[in-house]
Amino acid sequence: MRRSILFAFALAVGAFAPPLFAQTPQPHLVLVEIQGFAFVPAMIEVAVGDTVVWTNHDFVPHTATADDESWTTPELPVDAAGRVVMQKAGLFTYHCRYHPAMKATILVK
Ligand SMILES: [Cu+2]
Repeated sequence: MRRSILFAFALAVGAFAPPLFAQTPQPHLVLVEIQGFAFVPAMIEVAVGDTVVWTNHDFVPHTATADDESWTTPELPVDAAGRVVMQKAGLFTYHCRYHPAMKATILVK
């Protein structure tokens, strides 16, 4: 009986404790601002599994869309943010669907 109570306690603590000793590196959030019809910064480096978040500070909608179409955000209205989890390693150039002159690069390692 005592043993099962201890076991239940251990489970409860484990369920709520933060993962102090994670087995794998935690994925990161990497932020890119869209302002003045540009992605800032224009070049970022992330790891596979990281999430890139674009926030649109302009007064018109934008997207962040891989040139090879392997990923895209939805249309990002004014002040909206969109995210993409980078699933594949590689060098990705990307653009805005509405403003092809907006270009930037992500290196996924
Ligand atoms: Cu745009």
